[in-house]
Amino acid sequence: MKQVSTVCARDCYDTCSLKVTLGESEQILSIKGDPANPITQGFTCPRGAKDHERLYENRVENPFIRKGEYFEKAVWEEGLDAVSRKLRETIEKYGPESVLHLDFAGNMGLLTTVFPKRLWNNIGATQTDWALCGKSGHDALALHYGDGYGIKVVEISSMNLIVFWGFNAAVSSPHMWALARKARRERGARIVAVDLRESETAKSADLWIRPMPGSDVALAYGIINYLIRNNYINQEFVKEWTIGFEHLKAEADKWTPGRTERVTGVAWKYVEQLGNAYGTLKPGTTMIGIGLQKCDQGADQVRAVSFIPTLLGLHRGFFYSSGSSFSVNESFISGRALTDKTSKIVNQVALADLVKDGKFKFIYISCMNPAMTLPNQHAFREGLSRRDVFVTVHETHWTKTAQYADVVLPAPTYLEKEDLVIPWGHNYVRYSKRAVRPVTNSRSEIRVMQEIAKRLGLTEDWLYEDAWNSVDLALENALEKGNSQTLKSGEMLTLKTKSENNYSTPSGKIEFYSSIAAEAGLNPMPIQPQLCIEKGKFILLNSATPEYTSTQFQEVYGAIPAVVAMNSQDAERQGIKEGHTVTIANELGQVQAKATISDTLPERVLWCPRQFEGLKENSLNCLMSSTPQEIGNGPRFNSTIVTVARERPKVFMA
Ligand SMILES: Nc1nc2c(c(=O)[nH]1)N[C@H]1C(S)=C(S)[C@@H](COP(=O)(O)OP(=O)(O)OC[C@H]3O[C@@H](n4cnc5c(=O)[nH]c(N)nc54)[C@H](O)[C@@H]3O)O[C@H]1N2
Ligand SMILES: Nc1nc2c(c(=O)[nH]1)N[C@H]1C(S)=C(S)[C@@H](COP(=O)(O)OP(=O)(O)OC[C@H]3O[C@@H](n4cnc5c(=O)[nH]c(N)nc54)[C@H](O)[C@@H]3O)O[C@H]1N2
Ligand code: SF4
Ligand SMILES: [Mo]
Repeated sequence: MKQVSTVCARDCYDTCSLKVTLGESEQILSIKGDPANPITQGFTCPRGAKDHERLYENRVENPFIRKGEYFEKAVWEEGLDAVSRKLRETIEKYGPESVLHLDFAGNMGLLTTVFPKRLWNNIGATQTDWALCGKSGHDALALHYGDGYGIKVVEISSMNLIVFWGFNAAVSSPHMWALARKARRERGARIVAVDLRESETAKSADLWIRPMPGSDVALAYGIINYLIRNNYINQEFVKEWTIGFEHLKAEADKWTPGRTERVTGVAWKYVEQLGNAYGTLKPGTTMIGIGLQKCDQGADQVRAVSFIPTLLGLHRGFFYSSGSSFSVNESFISGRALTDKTSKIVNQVALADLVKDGKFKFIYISCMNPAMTLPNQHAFREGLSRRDVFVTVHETHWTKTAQYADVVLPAPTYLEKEDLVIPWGHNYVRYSKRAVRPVTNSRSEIRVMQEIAKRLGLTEDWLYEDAWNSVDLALENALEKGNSQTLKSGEMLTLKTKSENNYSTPSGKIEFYSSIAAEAGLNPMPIQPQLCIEKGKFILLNSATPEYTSTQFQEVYGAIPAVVAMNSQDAERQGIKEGHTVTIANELGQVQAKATISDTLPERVLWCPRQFEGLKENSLNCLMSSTPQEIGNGPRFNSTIVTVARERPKVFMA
């Protein structure tokens, strides 16, 4: 038996170090978490543990070229020739801006996702701002702190209070969740969940606070009001490290117990409980979920919540994402630093209408399944289906997006290639060794990009450079010690992190009243909007589930269940019973799903797993708005207003 050490490349808080055990004929026997990584702690999630099953299911085995309604198997030369010919034609006829490179974090490896951008940067193709996930939250924190990084997640285990706010860590970050439980077990830490529904995290928390959807800014101000009135504010810290406290106090003063209760629906006694926990259980941390910022006022919610630990005298006493704390210079790897050509950047959330309107004539998709995961699916799929748009998909598996392609090219999974994954949760890095020989006729992202570059007649050396040279350059100031050679020898290294009291705001301090926001014409401080869900309408929440990473793992666990959960009172009023097929609808589309009755949700709030395909081939995301948020251009998935009604069985008249 042989063991290979690699790293899970999925878009996940935890970026696990993995130990892959191989049998006699090099087949994978098991994938286990590596105990050497203090975050991974020797275990994986239900996905990581089954990745080897996914290796053999539903794979794109060969290049395929569309012939009318069908795909025809092709050899690599044909596939690459077809793609390159069309790419060259498109650039000549419509210019490089009409070429869209559409990618995301299906695999976060530098060699898979970053180095291949060299081609697109070289030709000046349009690219996206990657705003589909957490960008609004990042930009929100940057307004007040310069960057959005917070605590190091290993520190969770030494906390006495851990507040998960809009963060279902028990599902979305099983390893941070394990650290929190360890702190509770070993030092009696209290775990609090602030969530709109009784999530898995809320179920196991010591205190669960449930604001009404859209009211987290008010809740945060209410808590701040309580902290101020009860002298929990660290005045010295506020004086030395912050500006704008008087503005914040003036706003918080307005959030009296009565007003806070009215807007949030949270009884003041719970505000007091959380306020006292914040004031007395130290050290503490506030774990801000990406889920908190996927709504109309998402960025403002993140801003307001982040103020709480700051007022207690903590430098960056929250966690949102660690990415901005590292100094990995990816622009060397992506080639951005090597070219004068500019690429047009379009908003990823608002892409559907651009594609529908034929703004792009050639779309190259990699590491993303946008025909399931982008909002406003009707428009997006209509765009992909246009006859004047040529779509190439480089994929490991047959996805919904691949079905819209003109050419599909097979890619190796992370188990079939070497790479280096930079985490965005913690700062432990490890070389990803290839665990098995490719099981399909795949070619890596780098090889494919170089073959296309060759066919286009591009001659710049940096397109064909050994990718590890660029990784070395990018890591020059990034690691606490060692380099890519040390990593390749199998050692686990740590990334340097910026100091906790480094605030790159105009004043060099924490700005409660953000001067950057004021200058940009945005609200200098977070604002609680008026809330109103019209009678007869519902708000639809959707979040991650344990078996799937976005749309991946349907090969292992079956289709993402098309289910919608609703409160028993709502169900009764609507005449809906467990298992009924219901139609969820709004002005953008409609989706059919099975109802499940659950009092984990308050009235007027529905929940479903994110990104499913409905029972009648309409994806959940056809209901989602593609209007980006004002701050950071992020999505609004959790502000989706819908109606829900039972699908009446058809009655046939004789
Ligand atoms: N309704 C709704 N929609 C959402 C969200 C939501 O909350 N609600 N959340 C949004 C968020 S946060 C995110 S991050 C996005 C995720 O959106 P996507 O990134 O589109 O999600 P995935 O389904 O993980 O798609 C990644 C694809 O990459 C492929 N892949 C994996 N490894 C490799 C590789 O090594 N090479 C290549 N070429 N391909 C590979 C996988 O097979 C998969 O098809 O979805 C967004 N969409
Ligand atoms: N198992 C699994 N893990 C994953 C992923 C996956 O697909 N599957 N995806 C990864 C990715 S790409 C991402 S972005 C992260 C997302 O991970 P999280 O940030 O945990 O996001 P969600 O899964 O959307 O869960 C958010 C929780 O917040 C609640 N919530 C939603 N809106 C609000 C609000 O306005 N206020 C409050 N207080 N609560 C709210 C929801 O009810 C839900 O329980 O997870 C990562 N981890
Ligand atoms: S998906 Fe996340 S939790 Fe699961 S193995 Fe990968 S990194 Fe670890
Ligand atoms: Mo995400």
